[in-house]
Amino acid sequence: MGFSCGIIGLPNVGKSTIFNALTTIGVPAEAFPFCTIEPNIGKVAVPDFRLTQLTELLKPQKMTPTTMEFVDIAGLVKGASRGEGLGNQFLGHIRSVQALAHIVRCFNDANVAHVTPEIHPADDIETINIELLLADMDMVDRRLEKLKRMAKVGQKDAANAIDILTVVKEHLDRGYPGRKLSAEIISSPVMQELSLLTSKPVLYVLNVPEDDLAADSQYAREARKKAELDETDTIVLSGKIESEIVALESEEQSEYRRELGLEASGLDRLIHAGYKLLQLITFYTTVGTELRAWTLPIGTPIQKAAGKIHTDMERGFIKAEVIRFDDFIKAGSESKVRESGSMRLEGRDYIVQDGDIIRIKFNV
Ligand SMILES: Nc1nc2c(ncn2[C@@H]2O[C@H](COP(=O)(O)OP(=O)(O)OP(=O)(O)O)[C@@H](O)[C@H]2O)c(=O)[nH]1
Ligand SMILES: [Mg+2]
Repeated sequence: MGFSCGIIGLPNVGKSTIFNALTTIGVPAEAFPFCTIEPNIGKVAVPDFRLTQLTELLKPQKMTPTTMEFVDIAGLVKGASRGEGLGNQFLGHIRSVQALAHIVRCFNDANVAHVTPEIHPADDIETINIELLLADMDMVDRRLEKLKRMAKVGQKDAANAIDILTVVKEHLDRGYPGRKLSAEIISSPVMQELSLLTSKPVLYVLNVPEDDLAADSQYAREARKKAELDETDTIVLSGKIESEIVALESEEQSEYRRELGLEASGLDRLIHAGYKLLQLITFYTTVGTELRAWTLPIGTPIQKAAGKIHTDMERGFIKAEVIRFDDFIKAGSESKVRESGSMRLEGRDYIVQDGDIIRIKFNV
């Protein structure tokens, strides 16, 4: 399974601008709606302070960060679920990602048309949310019909799926997103297979102008209020500034940020938020001269994690030596960790924790 975060929102809100700043790929981001048609996919290195610290300590010849994917998707408009704008196939692109960064336009610019005469972030957010909801309702209806046909010809396992989807249908009909359903329903096979758009974890990204980085404008306040109502996390950044910053040399980048009073890169915050939405953690390996970071879904047992490094390691797994990141930094070297007794031996069922430094022992 890939770990990808889709960038969604109305047309002309800055999706491709933010995608370009994140990935430095350079896709068209112009002031006309529906500039993006085919989804753009970009891999992004996950900024990682632990990897930086480990690199300083270990001085490896090679250091490999972990990555995640961002997908820049075409703008959605009211009626998309019925085929308006670029319509249904774009909802399909959203279906294939695991989490959503919903870009909300909080800037005014007469040269960049908005889909409605005025910008109303709360309504704009709702327009997208309703389209996603309508698409899900349609999908659940169609699946229910199919299941009912199957039940009629005696397929017994259809009954359970019908019960689950009936609950889901009522929930969506009341206007609630799939992500608010119980964990039990969300993890049921029929729901996993459907992969509802409103079940995906989401984050609102407020794209603010350069003179409102504190997100204090009426637009930004309205968007934040809506986020509170929706119980959705937000991130504030300026797509325009971020794209200007990435075009600079790295020393100039931090200087410019300081001038603007920006502590951390908006892009780094977005990547971390995406990583968190996807419920991922990072573990590390030091093999030979390479220090490497790996991505793992929360709750993965170590034998399975070993399979990410090499299938032989999963198959022939014997045990693993595990060091906590803090213990490693405190001790200052692997040999000192060993001396201090804070290196642990773990069996196949150990659940890997964020920041673990791991060495797998295995039979070939
Ligand atoms: N003033 C201002 N303009 C911006 C900002 N972000 C993006 N734009 C401009 O808005 C226009 C549209 O930006 P895009 O990034 O192409 O928007 P999009 O959401 O990808 O649009 P579609 O692909 O058409 O859905 C471009 O002219 C950008 O330069 C911003 O923060 N401030
Ligand atoms: Mg675009």
